[in-house]
Amino acid sequence: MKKKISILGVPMDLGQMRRGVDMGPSAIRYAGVVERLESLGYDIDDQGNIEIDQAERVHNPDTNLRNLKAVADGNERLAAKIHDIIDGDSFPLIFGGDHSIALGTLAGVSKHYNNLGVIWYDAHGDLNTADTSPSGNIHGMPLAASLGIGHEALTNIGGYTPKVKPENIVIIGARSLDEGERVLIKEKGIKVYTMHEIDRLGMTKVMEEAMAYLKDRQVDGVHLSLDLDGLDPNDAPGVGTPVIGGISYRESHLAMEMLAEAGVITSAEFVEVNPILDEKNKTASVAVALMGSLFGEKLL
Ligand code: B3U
Ligand code: MN
Ligand code: MN
Repeated sequence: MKKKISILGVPMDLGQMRRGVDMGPSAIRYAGVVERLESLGYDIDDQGNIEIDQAERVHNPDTNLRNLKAVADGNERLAAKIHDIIDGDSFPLIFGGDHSIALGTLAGVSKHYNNLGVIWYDAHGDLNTADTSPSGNIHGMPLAASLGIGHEALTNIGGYTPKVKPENIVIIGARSLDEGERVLIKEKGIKVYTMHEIDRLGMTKVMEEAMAYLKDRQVDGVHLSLDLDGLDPNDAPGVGTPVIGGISYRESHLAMEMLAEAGVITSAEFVEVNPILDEKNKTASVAVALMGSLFGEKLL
């Protein structure tokens, strides 16, 4: 991995309906991320937060996508910032904000690779479109949009589409999928490790398989998009849509350590930390601990 890490906060809460996730970047910084990564020998360039518009007061009657323009505009700005980070030979580390920010992260990152792989660590598939979404919340759609499926304002962030091929995606931790998402997963042959596979195989095997799968796809970079709701709500309570029966803190640590050992991750985002719903900043602290492992922290 590169020795320089550039941090960008994205105070976005318009991709869903529970306020407070816009404070995720502050909570993660408060939990000591800069010091933690510096202690591992990295040069940390914290670029602060990008600007996100206010919620749209007048709902656009042409679409059921909530806050479409503000979400799309914020993601365009995010994508542009990421270009500068990668051009500067630094590792982009992005803090959400809700998961709609993956639209901008992937738009920025994918341009720099010929065959990007994505690990989507999440309780959800985030594979909805305006037609299949039960909620109209854009944070349930970024993976579909990055495949080029959905509203043009979302699929075309950064001025191109698609960002990622279906066969280059591995979803880990899924336990809440909508009907349209199931159809898409089958139709596109997306690799998914649900909680069933994690229970059955164990996290070690899941990560070994996931990394071998991406290697077979001959990816030239791997983006980690880690939604804190992929973890069990006992370990990560500060998220907007908790789903019981999730990945434990320990399993998640192991997963991050295995990614660090393999040295495969080339960009990462940690999303959906909502300090208003949290217990004494526990979820942000968990996020920071996982980042420590992802960047090579070891006990001995
Ligand atoms: N699949 C549901 C719920 C959801 C998606 N992502 C989160 N929740 N965090 C939806 O609204 O699309
Ligand atoms: Mn998500
Ligand atoms: Mn989720």
